[in-house]
Amino acid sequence: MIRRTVASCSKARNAAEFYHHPGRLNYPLKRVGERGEGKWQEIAWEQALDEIAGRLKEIKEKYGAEAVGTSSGTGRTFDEYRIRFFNLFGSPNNWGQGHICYGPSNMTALATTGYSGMGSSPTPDTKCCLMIGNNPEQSWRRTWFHILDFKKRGGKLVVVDPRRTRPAEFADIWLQLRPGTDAALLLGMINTIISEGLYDKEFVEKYCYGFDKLAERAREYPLDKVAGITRLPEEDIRQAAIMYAANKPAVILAMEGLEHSPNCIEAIHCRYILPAITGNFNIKGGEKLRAVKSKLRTEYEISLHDMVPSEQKAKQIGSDRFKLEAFPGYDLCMNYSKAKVARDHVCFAHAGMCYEAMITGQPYPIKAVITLSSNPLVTQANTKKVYKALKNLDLYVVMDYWMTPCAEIADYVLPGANWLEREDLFNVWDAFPNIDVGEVAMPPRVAGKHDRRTDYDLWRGLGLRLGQEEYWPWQNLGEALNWRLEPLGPTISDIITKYGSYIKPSQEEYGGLEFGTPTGKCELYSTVFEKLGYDPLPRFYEAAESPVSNPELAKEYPFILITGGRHLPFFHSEHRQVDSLRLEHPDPVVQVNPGTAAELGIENDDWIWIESPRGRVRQKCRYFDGIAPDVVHAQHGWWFPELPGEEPWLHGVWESNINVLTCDDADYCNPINGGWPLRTLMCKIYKCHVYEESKK
Ligand SMILES: Nc1nc2c(c(=O)[nH]1)N[C@H]1C(S)=C(S)[C@@H](COP(=O)(O)OP(=O)(O)OC[C@H]3O[C@@H](n4cnc5c(=O)[nH]c(N)nc54)[C@H](O)[C@@H]3O)O[C@H]1N2
Ligand SMILES: Nc1nc2c(c(=O)[nH]1)N[C@H]1C(S)=C(S)[C@@H](COP(=O)(O)OP(=O)(O)OC[C@H]3O[C@@H](n4cnc5c(=O)[nH]c(N)nc54)[C@H](O)[C@@H]3O)O[C@H]1N2
Ligand SMILES: [Mo]
Repeated sequence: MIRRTVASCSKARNAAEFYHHPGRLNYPLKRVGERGEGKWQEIAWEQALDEIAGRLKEIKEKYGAEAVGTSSGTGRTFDEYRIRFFNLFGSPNNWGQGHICYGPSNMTALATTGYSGMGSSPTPDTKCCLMIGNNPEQSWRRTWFHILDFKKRGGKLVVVDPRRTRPAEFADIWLQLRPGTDAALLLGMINTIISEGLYDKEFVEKYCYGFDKLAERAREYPLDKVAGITRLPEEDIRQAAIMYAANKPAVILAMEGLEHSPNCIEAIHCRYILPAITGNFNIKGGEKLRAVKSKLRTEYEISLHDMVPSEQKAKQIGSDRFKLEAFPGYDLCMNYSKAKVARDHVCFAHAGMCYEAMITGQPYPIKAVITLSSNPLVTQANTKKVYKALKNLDLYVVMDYWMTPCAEIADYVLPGANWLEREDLFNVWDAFPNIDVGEVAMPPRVAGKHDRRTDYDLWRGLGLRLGQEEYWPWQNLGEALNWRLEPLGPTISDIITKYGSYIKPSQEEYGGLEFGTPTGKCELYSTVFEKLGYDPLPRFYEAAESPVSNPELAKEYPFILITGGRHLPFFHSEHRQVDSLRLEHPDPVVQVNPGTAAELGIENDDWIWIESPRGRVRQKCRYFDGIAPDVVHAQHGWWFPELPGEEPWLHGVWESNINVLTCDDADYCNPINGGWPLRTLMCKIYKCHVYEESKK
């Protein structure tokens, strides 16, 4: 399976091209001209670390530790060391993508079951797989192979997606719903399962809390009403509910279609209610709750969340309004959690509100930011706001492999060592209990003449200069990872030499059904949400920006915009400078229904403008009849490394980057966790006429 994945991954095949690329950053850079002018001086790491630490100290003394923040991304670096540094420094302001990537699922699972990060690929015993808003054919190749094998065995597949993805083509039932209405759909399915007596009464009685209240809430979602909201035929919804409930064991795979919706936590709550009321938890072939983890020391132990004084925790931006994924929810859930291994990217400041604080100074100023392993000018919602915010800082530091648009407006740019150049310990087990790998260790494969360093070196280097000496006993990343491995036995080099880089988790115990929640049960009615001041039961509501909630706006912006469906070979904003990968996919592509496009005089492959109330960018129109006439799907992550870096170019960050159109203002966000909508906004589209004329 692993071999099949690697063979199909062009990024692995082209790793050398990445490594040797002339655009890679090799030495620390210090800005010498105006910010964004593109004038740099190479300096030594020691100078960079001394100067940055000195500035951070000044800012902390003047404005408080909370005036220093960090923007994080998704799962590539060793974020536990970032968090350790910030917790010891005393700032709760680490923000990033956790609010919309894994965080909502992790925290909803943690709150309602006491376990986190459940993922459930079908196994040979699985009879039904319900996929909601995910597309592993592009996003998780290994899972996709599991699904193909599952289909070959005759498994029943239900796919919920507004686009006809490859999984949808294989599905027994494809539900092409209106974007952003999953919570209504799932409540309708729950209602069907309960009212038609298809639920597992014994499991519900023994292990679930709040069934009657859930049943009452679900009754508010009869199928005729749900059909109206979702634009799905009533009978299809009913059949999907029956298929899921009647084919046990069943698993659910759900991701960004839910997490990028403003109604996300409620929809995800439903997603965990479904396996609970059908008794699909911890049965062979069903959904696994992780009961015993590997002995590896966890990210949680490294993060030192308990070192942040409570008055500093209370200052975490956005945590008084959006509590679930910030310290209030995190600390509450961890108190009850059985697993206590929640991945750390679930305790965050609110990104949109942090960028506002940089601009307005409210609720207090943020003056310095370290962007590491993230590229917020491309990946965060509302690029114009992010730009204005970052330009307003006293100190901006970026650590990356490349001169990204963010790096171009920084004061210091630090060169990162990538996976070929550093030790690695990949603990998939922590996140996905029933994926078939354990700990994978890797040595640094190459050493060059440049001075690229690991992210760990940055955090430790700053820590040593800022009074954290006793907490950084490990000289380098390798030593730090070996400390994590200690209880397991082998070191990284042992794993590589004795086990061929791969070691199965030492313990794999399943079967317990003790839920780590305040009631000790799986909470259909969430007492955690209730304690935090939110509705304890799931409900559907319209997005702040949708044709239903805002018909006036719909007159000017008649299309529903969904963004960021994954596309190979890219990973978010990465890899566009690697020629062989870029040649596979040279231009940004927006999918439009052919009927709609024809009506607007747009031909296949025309460049078109996509415009929302916040701005416009252009992408290449691709006819796609697997999308509704009023839904448009634009790719995310686009910038053009080949364009000049200095302002106003910033490598074309304003050209095709769909986050120029998106919005993370608090009133648009999910009320429980603050997740921002990336898939339910409104737009108009029209042809780029100038381009069209010059073509003639
Ligand atoms: N509109 C829209 N926006 C989206 C999405 C969407 O679907 N639609 N998806 C969202 C989601 S789910 C996510 S997770 C985010 C991702 O958001 P980000 O994580 O910000 O995404 P990347 O563009 O991959 O940025 C990572 C940067 O870090 C660098 N990098 C990679 N590895 C390392 C490392 O180990 N160390 C260091 N120092 N640098 C490294 C890369 O070169 C790159 O510049 O995007 C979100 N943004
Ligand atoms: N190649 C590649 N792989 C990646 C990444 C990458 O950038 N590139 N990013 C990684 C990351 S960080 C993440 S988070 C995962 C995401 O992984 P997935 O969630 O599997 O992938 P996406 O394609 O982002 O979203 C899945 C589907 O959601 C659908 N969708 C849009 N709106 C809605 C809606 O309202 N409801 C429903 N039900 N579906 C909707 C889209 O049409 C899309 O097909 O991928 C990971 N894998
Ligand atoms: Mo993500």
